[in-house]
Amino acid sequence: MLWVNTCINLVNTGDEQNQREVMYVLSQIGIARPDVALSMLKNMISKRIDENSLSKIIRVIGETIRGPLAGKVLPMLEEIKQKYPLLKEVFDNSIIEIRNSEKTKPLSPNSKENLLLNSSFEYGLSGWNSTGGSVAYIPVKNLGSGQHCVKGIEEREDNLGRLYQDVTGVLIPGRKYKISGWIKTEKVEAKGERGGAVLALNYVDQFGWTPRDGFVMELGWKEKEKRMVGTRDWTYFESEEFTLPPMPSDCIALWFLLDFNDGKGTAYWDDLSLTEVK
Ligand SMILES: [Ca+2]
Repeated sequence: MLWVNTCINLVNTGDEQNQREVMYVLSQIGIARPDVALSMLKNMISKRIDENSLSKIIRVIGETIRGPLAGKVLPMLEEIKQKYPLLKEVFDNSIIEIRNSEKTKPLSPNSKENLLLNSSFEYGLSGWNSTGGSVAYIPVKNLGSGQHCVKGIEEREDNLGRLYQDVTGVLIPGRKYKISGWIKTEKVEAKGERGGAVLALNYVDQFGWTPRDGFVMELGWKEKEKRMVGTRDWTYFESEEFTLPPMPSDCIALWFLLDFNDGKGTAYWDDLSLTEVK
């Protein structure tokens, strides 16, 4: 079980991003095998004696462990808490956070069979990549659904600036799909009559740009009444069912992506979904 040791080492670096990644992996394992994930988690914590590190990891557990593993983790936290009276508050906060997350309703009822990983940013940016340049994407706490959403800040209209998940091979041309999600904007400016903060499923070329024939489905940039420019509160977008076309010859990948299409400013996204319509 080499990778279990790798996980333990990552947790022990004390780096919060590492700890979040490990907890994300555990939560994913916990969907199919909550008992296995729980014993791994116990294993990690039992190797820890330093109270300072323990309090850190307990806090990360409170912020990240969700899904089927959450119900199993609560009794474990209650039990370990007894051994560390000085850390009672840290344990209690995490227990409350996990309990509350189980009660939180998502903004949209679209969580089943979502083909995206970490679609609500509860595990930071795990599963997501950025094309970079003048854009920054950061997880933001206490906004959107659950505990986190993602914030994008784009300084230039002509920057590619995408946050994406590569779903090449996950989706099959000829089958029907739907995308949806929530967007909120702050002072987004777009060059033309179209453009703005969008969510999309597009084919991309080797540089991450979408050529004219690569557009599959893009939301938030053209419907006049719902175009995400200026400052707008959380707005829900849901596409029609559409059939995925084959990949054009000038493209190399299929991305689910967030973008400032021909625009700049600040925007937030949360509760995204990509589902197959059967
Ligand atoms: Ca969220």
